[in-house]
Amino acid sequence: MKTTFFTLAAALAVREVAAHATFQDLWVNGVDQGQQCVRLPQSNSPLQDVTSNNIRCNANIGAVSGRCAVAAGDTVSIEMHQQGGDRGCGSEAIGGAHYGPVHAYLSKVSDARTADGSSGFFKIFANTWAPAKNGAADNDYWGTKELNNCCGKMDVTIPSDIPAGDYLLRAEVIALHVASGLNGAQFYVSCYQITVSGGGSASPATVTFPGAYKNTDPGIYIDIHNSISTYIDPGPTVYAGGVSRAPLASGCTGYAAKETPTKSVVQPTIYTPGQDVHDDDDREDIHAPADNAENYDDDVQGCYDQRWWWIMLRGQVCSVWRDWLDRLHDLRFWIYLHRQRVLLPVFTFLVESVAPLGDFK
Ligand SMILES: [Cu+2]
Repeated sequence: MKTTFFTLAAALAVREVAAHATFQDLWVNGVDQGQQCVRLPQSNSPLQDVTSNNIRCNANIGAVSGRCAVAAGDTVSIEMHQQGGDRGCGSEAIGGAHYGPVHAYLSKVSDARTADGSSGFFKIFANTWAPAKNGAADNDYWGTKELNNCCGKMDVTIPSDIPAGDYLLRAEVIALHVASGLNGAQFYVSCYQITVSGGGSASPATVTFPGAYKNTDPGIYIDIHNSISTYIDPGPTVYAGGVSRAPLASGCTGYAAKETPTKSVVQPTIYTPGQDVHDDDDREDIHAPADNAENYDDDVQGCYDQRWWWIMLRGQVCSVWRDWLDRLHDLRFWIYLHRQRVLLPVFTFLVESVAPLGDFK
């Protein structure tokens, strides 16, 4: 029983522990553009509905007046981090075993500052999957693992033959850690506003968002906790002038390997609800006798930000007993448990369950 529980809890912890993230900076040929041309989402939470217009450029995006100047044929680097305003390399760009492909799309628009994303997109970049031949696909190579190896940065080539003018550059990660459930795949999307100079007269075939993806696409509705023999990248094939490649087994390449930020961030924090999520001890919530709904939301989110040992415990709470959070917030619940003499045995049980997780160090 204990083994079953442990296995379940560990599996859930590993699978559900989320560390949401946001594409939030851009580089052009290794020159830092910071956040001046990104439509920054106000939350690092994922999209999960491929039929919503939000799949274009994310939900609750902040308007930005900047357009980054790019020449056709240039290399831009998209940059992702878990926390808004963070450009550090100390934590993974997208943690919590959020494995999946990294994509970039372009859409030709008349004015990138006002375009609503309803125009056609063509895929210019895909860094998807490669087998490591080591069991579950979690152990394989994924685009997001390369992002993590490269402090959140990845080079994307702007095709040299596309017409000059404004474009939306749509950067995307599809995290597949819970994609074995329908609508479980998590889409992390930001649109950058760019103005392309030079170029040619190519007119790549386009798709629209929503429409490009179905929730049943084999690359979206997929169990990566089992081994896979192939990965079928969702959406259109990459335009001939773009780049489709497998993730590196280790390290980084191109500009992404050497870029050091020179620009500070525009926004220190893009979380919306609550404050306490950012302190490392989230426990003030549990001890606070009068907690509120905002902190509840925050704690659900907080499940996604903590250190691994806390994540393990918290991940169980998030995944298995999510609605119990209300009770955990109520001091009377803890007093009740204490009076029933179950607190100590439960604590002992949890410690014993977590002890074998020494592997995770
Ligand atoms: Cu997440």
